Amino acid sequence: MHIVFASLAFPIWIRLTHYINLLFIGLLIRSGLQIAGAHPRLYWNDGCNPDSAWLTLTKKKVPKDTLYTSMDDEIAVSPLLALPGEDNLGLGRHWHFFSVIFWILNGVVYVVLLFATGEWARLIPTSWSIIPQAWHTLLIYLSFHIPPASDFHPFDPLQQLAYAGVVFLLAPFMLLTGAAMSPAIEARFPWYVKLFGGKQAARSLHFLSLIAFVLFIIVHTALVLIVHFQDNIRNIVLGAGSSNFGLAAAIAVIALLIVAAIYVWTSWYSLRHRRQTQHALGFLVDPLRMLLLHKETSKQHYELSDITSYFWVNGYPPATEEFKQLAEHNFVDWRLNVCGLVVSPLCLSLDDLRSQPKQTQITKHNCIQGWSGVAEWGGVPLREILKFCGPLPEAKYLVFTSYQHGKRSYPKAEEAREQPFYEVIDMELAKHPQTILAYEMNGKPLPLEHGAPLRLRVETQLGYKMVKYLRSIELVAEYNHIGEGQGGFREDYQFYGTSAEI
Ligand SMILES: Nc1nc2c(c(=O)[nH]1)N[C@H]1C(S)=C(S)[C@@H](COP(=O)(O)O)O[C@H]1N2
Ligand SMILES: [Mo]
Repeated sequence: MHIVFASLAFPIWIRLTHYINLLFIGLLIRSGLQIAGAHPRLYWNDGCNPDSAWLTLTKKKVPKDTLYTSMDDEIAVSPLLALPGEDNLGLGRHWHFFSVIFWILNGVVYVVLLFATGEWARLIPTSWSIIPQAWHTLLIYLSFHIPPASDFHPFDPLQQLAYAGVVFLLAPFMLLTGAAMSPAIEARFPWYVKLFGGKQAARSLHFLSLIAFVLFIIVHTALVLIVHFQDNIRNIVLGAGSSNFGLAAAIAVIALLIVAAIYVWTSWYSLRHRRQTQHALGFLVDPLRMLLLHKETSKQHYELSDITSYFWVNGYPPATEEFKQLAEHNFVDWRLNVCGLVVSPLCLSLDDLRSQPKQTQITKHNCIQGWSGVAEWGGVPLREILKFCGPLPEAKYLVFTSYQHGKRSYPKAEEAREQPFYEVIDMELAKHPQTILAYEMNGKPLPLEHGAPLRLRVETQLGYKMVKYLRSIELVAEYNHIGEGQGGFREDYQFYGTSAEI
């Protein structure tokens, strides 16, 4: 059946949502490239052994004989490509999550109106005959000919199939694979990640979808410019094929210049005002993330056979004399101080911790940069420690401070060289069932590079929250007086988000 429309003109809402979509797709692609640069390797397995990558987007080689961290592996991306550009994973992510909110809202408005107005019938094929028709159209294009104007209703069959595929398959697939990379979703619904073949498969598919989107945009734009160009511009801008081409072209050029100016401005502003950008974008993203994901608890119970033989390291062991001494004596003199807003401050040795009820869990670690790894962690549930110290009612946050200093974690932050690495979590996360202080990894004492003698595990969060080389836990009512006041070392100097569910 062929539905005949009174007019082939595009209504104003289609033209507007198309324009808004263009703006946000660009922001998403640019910030996505920024994120990809943070771990420029793609895998089909969650162990992320660099030798097993199916695509490597960096010339850097991972040395086999010296310690090399995933931050050493990060590549800076030109601001011409990435948003904001250079070495700004934290801000790239803020832009990505900010933009996706508007992209989804715009998409929902578009799809609702599509069905409310009957416009869907021009986009969604209603007969299988579309496939041979589209094939026929493809052959016409491949022979460098252009189908007659009568083939367009307003789309030719190949175009209709491609558009329907992008709107109803590719775009939702982007969102589904994106969600499958969130550590909170992976922790709460491990089956969901399995649907895609694991975290790294989801990440690879997300990346391939990006490539598909970019190819679509190139071909789509090229054909709009080549095939019945004047009609297209009139249709896209003014909605009607009979209207004034000069006016339509002028509006199109101005509209595209506005988008280009926004792309330039977002990079320029973000690179110059990094703290403001972190706060302004976080203002919208943080509450949503907290609302949707913060309360989810980890339900991970991977098998021993899921443990990955490779596990990247992020952050070098502390280089201070004090720590070297502790390590040399097998940490017998090491103590964990639990202090701040507590009834009884604690000073715990490793033996004290080992005499507590032990919990082991096999979980997937997700670094913000993109790699993952599965390991078994053994240690004391944090809620046991909280029972002992007795938090005062005003205690809202826990500050985990490390023996390690900034230069060992993030050599680029000159101003943070002497700053101890620390991260803040709230009481809610502290009481999650899989939040533990781990002294074992895969059945052995925690190796030096992975945080000996004790590290935090908060299994719904990204890796940067899980402080290694623990020195103390302080319970506080507020954290804005600590460091730069953003809730952690990575938040202070790398502009990461204050909570890390995505
Ligand atoms: N003290 C300290 N803890 C730290 C870091 C660090 O640099 N210093 N890096 C964090 C980050 S970004 C990640 S992904 C994990 C990495 O843990 P791993 O080195 O055991 O793989 O540790 C986190 N804890
Ligand atoms: Mo990380």
